Amino acid sequence: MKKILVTGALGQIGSELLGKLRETYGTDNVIGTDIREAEGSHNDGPFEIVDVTNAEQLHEVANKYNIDTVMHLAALLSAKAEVYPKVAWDINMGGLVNALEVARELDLKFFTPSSIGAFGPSTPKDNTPQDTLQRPNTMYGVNKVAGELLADYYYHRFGVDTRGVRFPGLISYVAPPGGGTTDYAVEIYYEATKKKAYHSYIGEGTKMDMMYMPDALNAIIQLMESDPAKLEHRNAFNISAISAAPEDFETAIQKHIPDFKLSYDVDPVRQNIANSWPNSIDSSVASKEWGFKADYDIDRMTKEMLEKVEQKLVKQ
Ligand code: VAH
Repeated sequence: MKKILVTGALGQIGSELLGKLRETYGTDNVIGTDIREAEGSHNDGPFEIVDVTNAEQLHEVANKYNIDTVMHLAALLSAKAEVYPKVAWDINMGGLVNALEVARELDLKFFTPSSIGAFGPSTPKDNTPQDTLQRPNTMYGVNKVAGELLADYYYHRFGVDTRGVRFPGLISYVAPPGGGTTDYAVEIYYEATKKKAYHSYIGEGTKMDMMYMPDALNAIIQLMESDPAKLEHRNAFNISAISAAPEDFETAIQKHIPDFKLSYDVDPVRQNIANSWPNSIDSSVASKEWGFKADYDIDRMTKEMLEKVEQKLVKQ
C-alpha cells in the first residue's frame, strides 16, 4: 500500500485509522473522505467531502489522488439501521458497490469491515467458527453478509484484491461510536468517570465480542500488508479480543473506581440485536492465515480507557 483513500474517515474507526495510516504511510499519502467537513487533526492531510452513494464523486477523488488502496468504512451501524432500514441499504450497499466499482476500474486493493452482526440467531453462539451459518435478522446483518459475498465476488470475478474482517464491538476514546448496539461498552467508561454510575441498555449476562481500537487498527494494516498467497479466506475474517457482558466491564472498572455502580435500563431494540449475535467468535483462522493477535484484554483496555477518558474530560 502506498496511497490510501479512506471513506467514513470521521467515523469511530475512520477517525483513528486516518491518524494511524498517516503515521505509517506518510500524511500526504492518506486521503480522508467523509460526508462532512473535517475538523482538527483530520485536516493535517488531504481531506475531501465525498458521499459514497455518489459514484462519480468517489471515482473523481480516487482518480485525483492516484491511489492504490481504498479502505471503505462509510456505513450506518446496527441500531440506526433498524430505525432507517432503507437508508441503511442505500448507504451500506449502494456505497459499497460504488467503492468496489472504483477499485475494479482503477485496479485498487480494497478493505471493508464486516461485523459479528453478520451472524444471526441460528449461528452457533459460542466460539463461532469462521465458516458457519449466517442468517442475520437485522438490516445491518443483511448488509454485512451481502457485503462479504459482494467483496468475494469482486475478487473471484474481477481479481480485485478485497480483504475484510468481522469486527466485534470496538471500544475507543477518540471518536464516540454512533448508532451501534455495542456503544454501551464505550459509554460506560465516560459515565463511570463522570458519575461513577451507568445504566446499561444491554441486559446483564449478554456476552458480546469486543476489541480495543488499537488492536482493530493493527489488524487492518496487518491484513492489508499480509501475503495474498496465504489468504484462503478474504471476506471476512473473524477477529476478536474480549468476550464480555456488562457486568464484566463493571468488575474491571471497579478495580480502579471501587464505588462504581452498574444498573440496567434495557432497550428492547438493541437487546434483540445483541441476542441475535454470538457470545464469542473463534479468531483462529485469522491467526493462522495472517498472524492476527490482540494485545488488549479487558483489564489492560479498562486501565487505558479510564486514563484517556479522564484526560479528555479534564480538557473539555
Ligand atoms: C454496532 N459497533 O454495534 C457496531 C458493530 C459488532 C458491533 O458492528 O453496530
